[in-house]
Amino acid sequence: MTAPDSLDTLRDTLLAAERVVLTTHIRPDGDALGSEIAVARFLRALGKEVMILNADAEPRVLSWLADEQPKGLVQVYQEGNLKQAKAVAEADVVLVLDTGQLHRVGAPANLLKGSTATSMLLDHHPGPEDGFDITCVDTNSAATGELVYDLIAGHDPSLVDAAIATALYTAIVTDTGSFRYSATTPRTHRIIADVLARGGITPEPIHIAVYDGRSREGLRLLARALDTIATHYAGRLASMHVTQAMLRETGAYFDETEGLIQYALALDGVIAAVIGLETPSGIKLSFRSKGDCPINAWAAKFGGGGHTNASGAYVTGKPLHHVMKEVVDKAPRHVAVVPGADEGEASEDDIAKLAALFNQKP
Ligand SMILES: [Mn+2]
Repeated sequence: MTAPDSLDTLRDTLLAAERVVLTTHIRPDGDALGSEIAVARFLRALGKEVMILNADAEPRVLSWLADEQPKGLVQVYQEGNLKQAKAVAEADVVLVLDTGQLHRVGAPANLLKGSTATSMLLDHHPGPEDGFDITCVDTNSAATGELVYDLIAGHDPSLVDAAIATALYTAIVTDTGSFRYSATTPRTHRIIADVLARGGITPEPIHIAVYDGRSREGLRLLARALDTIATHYAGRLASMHVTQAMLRETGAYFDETEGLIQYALALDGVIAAVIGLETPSGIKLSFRSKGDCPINAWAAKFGGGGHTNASGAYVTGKPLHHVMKEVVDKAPRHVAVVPGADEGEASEDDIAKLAALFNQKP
């Protein structure tokens, strides 16, 4: 892998550009969308032409954030849309945020591949692809939003207005699990303090918008999903799942599965949790852990990856119960086996729950 470029190099290139296209990963989350919007508003304030072009629309819990933006700033890629193709063709810079893997950009990546623009990456995930002209990755940042703050504040902190502050707060609060994940640092809180002060905003409306907008269908799904929680390895690992039938029967949207895994992780004694979400084309896996319990290598066994405490993977061609059994069987040793403990210590209760889980028809 080539040496990473500095944020200064990335900023100088952005400042020299006149037309910029921003993009991020499929199914953009709060950090992805918030980071894009903050960069876009910053560049617009400097008189540049900016378009955000994403493979997918934002999840419904973030529609308020997209709706607050000037018309046309946030666009969902459409095959054959000339305006979008023109924006990419004429762009001086294409900046990818919050993912270092071009295949995770989705459909817009095809436009980018044919573009002569300088391609840049600003991200906090490990292991970016080699293909970017400028790669700025800091895995010590809890969110891409922290890097975007440095990008903007390093040029002119007075440009952090209410709109940019709202976008950055959303990016950072969502990626840190409301400032609780282990990646959260004093720097995270200093950035948030400055963002609140400069933007003249308060946290509560953002928390309400992001976390207190659940539907009855979503709560019904939560109840069903809680019932699937099983523990393994003497209660150190919790697994849960959501089937297509559960979505159908509760009427919940797929994006209402977001955050369900936290309930499995919230169980006393659990150090790692995994959720399997059945989609029409495969099984989406999310892995989470508490403290010093890396789970990204575990996710990598299933073709995924991510951070030490939060990773994901996507498995195709196998039914849900099959995938879940494999995931539990391949749990890392620090989850499956406690040093010095008897390896065969799964309780009767664990075995019964495991059996119930695996006998369930997907
Ligand atoms: Mn992120």
